[in-house]
Amino acid sequence: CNQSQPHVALLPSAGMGHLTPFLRLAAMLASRSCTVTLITIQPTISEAESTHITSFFATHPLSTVSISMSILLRLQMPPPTIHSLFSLEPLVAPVIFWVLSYVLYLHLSLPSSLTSLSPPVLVRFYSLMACLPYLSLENHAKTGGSENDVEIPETITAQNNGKVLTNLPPVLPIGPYEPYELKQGHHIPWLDDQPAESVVYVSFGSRTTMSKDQLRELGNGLERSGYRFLWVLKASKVDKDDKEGIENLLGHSFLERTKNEGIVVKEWVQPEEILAHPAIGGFLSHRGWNSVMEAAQTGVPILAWPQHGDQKVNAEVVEKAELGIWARHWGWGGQKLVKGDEVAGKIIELMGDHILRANAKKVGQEARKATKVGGSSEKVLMEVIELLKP
Ligand code: BUP
Repeated sequence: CNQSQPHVALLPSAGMGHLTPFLRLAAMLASRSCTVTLITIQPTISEAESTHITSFFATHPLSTVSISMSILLRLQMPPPTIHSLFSLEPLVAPVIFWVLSYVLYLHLSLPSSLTSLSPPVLVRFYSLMACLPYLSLENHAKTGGSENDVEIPETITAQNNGKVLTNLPPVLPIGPYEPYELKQGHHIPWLDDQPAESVVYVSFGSRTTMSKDQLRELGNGLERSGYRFLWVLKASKVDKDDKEGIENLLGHSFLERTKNEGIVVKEWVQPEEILAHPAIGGFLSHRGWNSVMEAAQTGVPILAWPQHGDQKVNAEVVEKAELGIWARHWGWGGQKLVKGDEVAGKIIELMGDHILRANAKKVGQEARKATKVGGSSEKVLMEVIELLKP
């Protein structure tokens, strides 16, 4: 490796929701003259992770370190490289932290988003921590606490305007990430035959599943809405366990009735291909942060149905950015059965809202501008690379 280039080690937490942005970032850094080492934990939780890692390395010449879970921290890499990586003291704690989060995820099914939160959540938490020392106990006693209410700044810039700690590390926002070249995923020619902006894309990310009843109500809602749909169905948290067929899950008659209007797939799809397709007019989603960024980048309006973790905060960001609407009263974590007619109503609202569509397009233009040369994201990324240079 070239000694004048920064060497960046990336350690994604478990799950496609974490691997995807790390692979994108790895490709972006590698194409900007950085040496990148990707640390992966074996075995992966899902098949999707494993095929993406293999396929990524076939097209991107990065170095890799695999941490085998069977013998904790057995590393598969030439010893000098491992040594140089792990002699960097700050790396050890995150490695242990990540391995623990992986074990928790694998054995207790705790969301690994415990250790990997989306930027809106991190910025809010960071802002709160920065303000804490200035919340005086004296004030609390005088005012009964009201003067101590903290307005969490919405943006990173605003964070520097208030009374906050000055010696915190800088927050360097990069994004949306560029998609990377990967021939992985199901191609959907059906989309080419649909009219412009007529199709609702339905996907709840890589690890959100719903009860069979909820899936059927969702199907019912899509059908009643009268809009066309492309539904990426997941019936199990981990793809290796997702064995039940679409017909069993949704019923033969539903598939028969909707065969001209909709398509339901269980394969891994390429979101870039779908969201950027002119036939797509809206996105019904759980609001994982990657999905938010993909919709923002392509300017597709969102109907947010957050399910767990950081997704409510993400949904709020979507709403405030006028990129989408949020069905707030639909509950959380699948506790409430949302009926088909409610789903249909919100889809009609999403697809018929021309102001929202125009706003989403503006967000898309801004997002794409940010990643071009001279754009805000590209500038920060180059700053980060400069900072990391040895
Ligand atoms: Br399903 C599916 N193809 O078929 P999120 C998802 N994805 O590329 P999550 C595909 O996985 P966390 C498919 O486009 C997004 O980039 C999708 O990440 C992609 O949600 C990623 O949106 C999913 O952040 O992760 O999976 O719930 O809980 O970490 O947010």
